[in-house]
Amino acid sequence: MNQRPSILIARAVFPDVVDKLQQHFEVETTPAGVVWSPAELVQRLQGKAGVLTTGGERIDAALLAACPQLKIVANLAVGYNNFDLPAMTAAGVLGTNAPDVLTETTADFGFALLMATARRVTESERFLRAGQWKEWSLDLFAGAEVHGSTLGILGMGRIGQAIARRAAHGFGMPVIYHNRSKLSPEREAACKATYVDKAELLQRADHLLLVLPYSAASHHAIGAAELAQMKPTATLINIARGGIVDDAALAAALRERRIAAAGLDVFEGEPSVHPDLLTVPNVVLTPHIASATLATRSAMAHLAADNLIGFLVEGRPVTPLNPVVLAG
Ligand code: 8YV
Repeated sequence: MNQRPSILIARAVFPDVVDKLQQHFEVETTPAGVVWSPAELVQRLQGKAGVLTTGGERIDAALLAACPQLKIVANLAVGYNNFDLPAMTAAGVLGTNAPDVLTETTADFGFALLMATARRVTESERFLRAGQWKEWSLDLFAGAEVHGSTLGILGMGRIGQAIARRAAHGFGMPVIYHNRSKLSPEREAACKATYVDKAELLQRADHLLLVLPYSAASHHAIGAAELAQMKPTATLINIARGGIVDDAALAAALRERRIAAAGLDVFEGEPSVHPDLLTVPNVVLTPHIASATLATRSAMAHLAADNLIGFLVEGRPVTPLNPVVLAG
């Protein structure tokens, strides 16, 4: 009998996903709460043909050179900015991600964060819990209108479009967007969204939602200069990736009320959060939970597992990122 391939699950996942993988592989799991250092990750990858990663593990040329038996890295995330994909392709290592299964859930959260930020939900809750609510007044925590206001979306992939549909059809919001490429007229009609250039997006949006992938090109796509173009009444929501926003510049803009408020689910250098963001009141902060419902996280984990099984057992991964490797 052929020896079964060995794989590593680099971050704790649900038991049924481990069971599924154990039917095909020798599986090394990572205890809950443990995050391997890059050196430990390399050590644990020795002799492994595959690894399930969660987006926090950097897969680059140095790691690939140190792990010559590695054939596939299956990311439990739609974003894969932790992959140096050209280096993986050069090393003949397949990368897979976990798209689609999280689209609607993540769009729900984008809207939740927009609502919480515009309507000052967490700021007012902190006030109440601190026993500061002594009397009702007309302008107590008066926020920004959501329905009917203009929603700007930077990055118009699957999640951006799902947010646009919610905004246009559910909340009667005019939706403007900017993206590397303009959507087809059919897709624009489905989410009632209008393409504008980035400057117009910044200037017209009452609420600006970021849903673009992180890359060198999108690093600090929103910095001091971009914040200065936004309305002083505007809100900014980031559910994309840390590093797309210059967090220090944002904290300064929030403190000086150059924009009204922000809602952030992702941070530069997370899980660390820029200390200035922790002291400004007009920001809603959540710990990278946009896709976090049990059903969706389970579907993402199963898709990552199915990619490992599909590739290492059947030669057919479900969602390959560099399928050129399959031809090799
Ligand atoms: C993941 C995400 O849960 O899919 C992504 O790109 O940011 C989240 O949905 C997170 O990256 C952990 O893998």
